[in-house]
Amino acid sequence: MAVNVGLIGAGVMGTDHARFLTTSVGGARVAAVSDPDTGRAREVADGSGGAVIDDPVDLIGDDRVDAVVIASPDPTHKPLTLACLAAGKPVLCEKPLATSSGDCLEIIDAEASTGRRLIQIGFMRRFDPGYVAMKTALAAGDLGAALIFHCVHRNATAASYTTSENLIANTAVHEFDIARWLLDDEAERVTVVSPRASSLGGMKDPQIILLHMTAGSVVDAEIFVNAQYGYDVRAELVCEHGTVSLTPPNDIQLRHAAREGFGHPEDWRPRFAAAYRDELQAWIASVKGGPPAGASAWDGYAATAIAEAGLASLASGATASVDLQPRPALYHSP
Ligand code: ISE
Repeated sequence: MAVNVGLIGAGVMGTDHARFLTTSVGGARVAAVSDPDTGRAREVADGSGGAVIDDPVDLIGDDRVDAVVIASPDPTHKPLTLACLAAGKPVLCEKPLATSSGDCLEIIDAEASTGRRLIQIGFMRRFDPGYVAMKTALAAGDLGAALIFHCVHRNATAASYTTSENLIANTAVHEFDIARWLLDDEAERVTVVSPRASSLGGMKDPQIILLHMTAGSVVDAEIFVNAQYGYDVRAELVCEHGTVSLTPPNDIQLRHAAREGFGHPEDWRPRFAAAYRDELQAWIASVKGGPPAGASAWDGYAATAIAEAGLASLASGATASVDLQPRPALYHSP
């Protein structure tokens, strides 16, 4: 039996998730779509034969919906996730889980009181073949201890909603999650360094974010949301006996007009297409009774707590500490 997915948000990410669920994820169908723009909800729903339900809370409670994908704006994530928990329905919520660590903790309490993991967060990089191979290389042990994790995250142009602050809370949050996951460690301190700002975009861009991890490694992340030339995500992990890096994830290298090179996509969707597909497939498997997959609500909380410390550092110019609450038993296993 296919899982009937209710999709909230028919924007860039919602449309992409619907496409994967309809074309390349097995065992699922988009049964209903909700978006304040009814026209675009209808367009996405028509692609899969689903219904349009105007109110997202009605969609969550609807009997035709078994599980929910939340791809609406960040401030809606908390109330909609709580509504999914109240209805006892599994939910894949796009990052961030909520806009403050206090709100994340409220969600964690609500999930813990159901006694089961119903929430997966859309930190899709955990499913990217490159990052998975990096983690496998580190776990093999030959590289020794991780010392430095260099990250670069560049967008061609910033989304209209991007500010100096949500460059940390919405964009760098991917680096926060992937660093915790790769290093199997937590961040204890965050320092944001703002170089001279690009004249494009009117915000503090780029930023360099340093995370001091509890086991002693340091993560440096360059976040540049108006890099102009394309979407580019890089990473190199420096260890005691060698390094492991992502290689450019392109199929071809072109030589033309006295130049040689490879292209960059305009945004993250082509770069992380395999990751988005595999993330959804793993979620559907967990909805069908398999073990929880991907990032948990706890991971969502930890990433938002790092972002909050980053915002404090951005405002003060000083290093800020990350004070995580004790991890509830529900989140002790992966
Ligand atoms: C967007 O929301 C994403 O999740 C992308 O992966 C990221 O590169 C972009 O900066 C965010 O705005």
